[in-house]
Amino acid sequence: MAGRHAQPDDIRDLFSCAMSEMYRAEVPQYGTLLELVADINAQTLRADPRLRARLEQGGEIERLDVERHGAIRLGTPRELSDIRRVFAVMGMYPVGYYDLSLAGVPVHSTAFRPITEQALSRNPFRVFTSLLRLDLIEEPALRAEAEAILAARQIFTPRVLELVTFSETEGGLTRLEAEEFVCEALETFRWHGDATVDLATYRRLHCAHRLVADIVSFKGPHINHLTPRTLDIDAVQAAMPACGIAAKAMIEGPPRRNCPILLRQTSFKALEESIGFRQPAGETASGTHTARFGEIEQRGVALTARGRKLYDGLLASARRAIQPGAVGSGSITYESELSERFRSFPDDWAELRSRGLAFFRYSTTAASLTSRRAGASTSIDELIAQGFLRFDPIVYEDFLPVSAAGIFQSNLGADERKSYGERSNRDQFEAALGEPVRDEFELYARAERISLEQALERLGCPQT
Ligand code: OOG
Ligand code: NI
Repeated sequence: MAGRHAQPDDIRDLFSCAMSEMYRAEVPQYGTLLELVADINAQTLRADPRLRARLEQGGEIERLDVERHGAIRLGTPRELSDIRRVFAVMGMYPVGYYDLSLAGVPVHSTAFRPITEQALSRNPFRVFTSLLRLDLIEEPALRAEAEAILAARQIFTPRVLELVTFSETEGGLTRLEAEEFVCEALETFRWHGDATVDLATYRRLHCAHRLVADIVSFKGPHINHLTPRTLDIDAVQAAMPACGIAAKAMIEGPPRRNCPILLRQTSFKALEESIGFRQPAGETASGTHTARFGEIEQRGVALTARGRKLYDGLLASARRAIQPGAVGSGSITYESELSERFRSFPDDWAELRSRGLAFFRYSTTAASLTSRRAGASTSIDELIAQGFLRFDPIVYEDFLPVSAAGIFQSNLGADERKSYGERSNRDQFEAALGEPVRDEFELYARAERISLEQALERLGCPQT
């Protein structure tokens, strides 16, 4: 009974607000960052009426202030399949497969996010979710030890799992249950200042990889960052030092452009946390751990497979020419190299569309209501030229593996670069997840196709 149930979109909205509140209380710098981003977004919109109009057209103004993503790292296949069920209650589904092992990070990942246009415009909250690859821990004894520690923990409250099962069998939760669900789900993402291991074990795990220690030593997969969306990442980056925030030197992703594509991101180290380690004799030893950080992102248009191929090629060529250091060594030359290489990537909406490089949302114009309609045989290009049809960029809702690797690495400190070679294992990931991940390109293509069909229908010239 749909009427009795809370909408998954509303539950996600409640959850993302609760998560933001919790993180703001735990990491004060996150609050500072939110204020800075809100200020710069407001300034940017005031200074650029065309940008404002474009965002209004796409329904993006309303979602801008609530828009953010988070990230967690899980330890076992069971945790991954359970988190999938938890996110499904909130209308969030796994999209895309990211193999980070190629970049020396022993995890593979997906992004849980809403997938329909309507759900995305309500609240696009996403969680980049990684699963530890124990098979990449070389030493068998340590691998077995990590596995045993992980097998003994339960990252969910019994009640949240009960509510998930209830939602699955009843087809939803009532408003009251939804509120309880949000409180219970939040517990999984909370920070724990006490490790579940002793200091010596922590150090051994840390030696294998810092990320292994971060995943294995704690009671749960603490949310490690929450990222607001800015409309001008260069401006926020420049303003950060004055707010006491030291950003990483280099912005990940494409260079600055007139027509933003995909995703640009930058992060900063937030906290060195003090941790209590449970020692074998029962006493507590204190130490530290760096896990949580801050990040901002600027989102641009989603690229088609052809556009993405061009992007990947140009990025790879720039990185071959100049290796950007994880802590920013050589970043200025890298940035100019990148801009130079991307000159061959069209920077004009019409050209991006006509060359099939990006996805657009079509709609009818005001003129189409008053003027004589075009005939049924009129092509889309003609309808655009005649001013009946308009097209606006569809925003990229996903992540970028090379950028994600850069974000991981900048927060691991130093230029920690291990290489695990080409040992991608998507099948293993999907088996753990319990279902295949969705294809991001299909989702964008579908959104574009639906918008076009609706617009043509309105113009009275449906095409086959
Ligand atoms: C996730 C890093 C990746 C992004 O925005 O690409 C990421 C992590 O450190 O767990 O958040
Ligand atoms: Ni992130």
